[in-house]
Amino acid sequence: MNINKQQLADLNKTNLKNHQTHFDFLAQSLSNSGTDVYALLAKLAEFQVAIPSWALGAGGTRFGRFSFSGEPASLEQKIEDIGLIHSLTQTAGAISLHIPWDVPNDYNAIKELAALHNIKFDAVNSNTFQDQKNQKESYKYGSLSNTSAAVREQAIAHNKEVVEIGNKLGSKALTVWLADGSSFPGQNNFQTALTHTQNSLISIYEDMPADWKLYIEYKPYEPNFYSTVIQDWGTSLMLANGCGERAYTLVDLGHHLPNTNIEQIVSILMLKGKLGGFHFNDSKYGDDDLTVGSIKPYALFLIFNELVYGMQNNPQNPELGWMIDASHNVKDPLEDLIQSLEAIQEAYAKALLIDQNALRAAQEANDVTACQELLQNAYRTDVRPLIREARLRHGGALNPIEAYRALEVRKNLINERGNKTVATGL
Ligand code: RM4
Ligand code: MN
Ligand code: MN
Repeated sequence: MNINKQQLADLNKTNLKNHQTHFDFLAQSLSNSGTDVYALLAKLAEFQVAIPSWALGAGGTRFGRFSFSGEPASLEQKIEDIGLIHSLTQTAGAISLHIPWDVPNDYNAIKELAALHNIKFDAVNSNTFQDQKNQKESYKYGSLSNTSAAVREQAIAHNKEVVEIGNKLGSKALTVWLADGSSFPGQNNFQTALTHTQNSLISIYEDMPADWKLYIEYKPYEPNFYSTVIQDWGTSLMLANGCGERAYTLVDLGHHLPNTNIEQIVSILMLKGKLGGFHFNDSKYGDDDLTVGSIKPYALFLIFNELVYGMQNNPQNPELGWMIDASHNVKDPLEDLIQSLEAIQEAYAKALLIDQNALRAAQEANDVTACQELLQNAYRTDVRPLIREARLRHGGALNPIEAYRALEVRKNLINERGNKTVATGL
């Protein structure tokens, strides 16, 4: 299924008048306080977030997985799904491939298909947290950190192959997330495990093309329950520094212990020029997979405040690789992703509204009340008319979820693909 601009223009007509009223009001009041509304709209339109190839089908937990009808059964169909989200939101202009779940058969055809939908190939992800069929060595006790040199070599070779695959598609970064760790005290020698990991990463890093970046992701626990080799940003940064200039830390919002001050982590990494990738999701307890903004939208806004500050003030930090990293257990994956994109745009727009100069002055004067007022005034602004206007100007839907339902996208996908397809992934 494809959605064309005319279909969306027709659907938008119903909401257009109302939208115009809201947008005019907001644009006027923002201009009155000195905001360049058109620069803001351009920034919102530029902001593109990658969709991971594994997130287009139903996700599951270790207790069960409830399939979603019409799931994409091939990489081609996954790209088509992202194309649908991108037509509606104009924000999902990239795909992040997980290997070996999504190895292209025909590279040129895949590249053409992606180009047709205006989709770029973002970072590629390796997978050494599962054993694959016919694999010689097992990752049961870790991969890049394994006590066995043969296992480490196999995991290194896999990462190098992922880079080769990504390189053929135009990707420029490799994301490494390791499940390595231990479930019981005494199981691992922490120092040996970290040393092996560093050496393995160096070997992967040194083999990458000169214009590639390495993103090193961290996670405090799960699937291992006692220790994880790359448990936090400090460990990730240490490993990145051990590899070299083009190795960076990747922050995944769901990979923190409760109440961690993620905005501070983001800020310090950008100061050091070492924040490379970013995975969006939300969580309440120990999960790392809920719809962005569904639980803690204010925390997301505070994180965006630091991201925006860093993007404006830290030329030493590279452009970030943005990706949604959530799993869709009960909602239609496409609707869920659309909701996440909306939440991301909203937090970004609100952060862009913060008067940075006034905030600096209030901070310098230790005017704590004013600092809070400045942040919360921005946060309390309803920026949705801005996001809608940015979408409208690029041929997207004023209300993507409404359009998705009006166009009966899921029903069409089921008609095309059937009820029983299962997407690769977790
Ligand atoms: C991990 C991590 C990785 C993601 C896998 C599927 O928890 O967040 O980024 O690719 O899950
Ligand atoms: Mn992640
Ligand atoms: Mn995760």
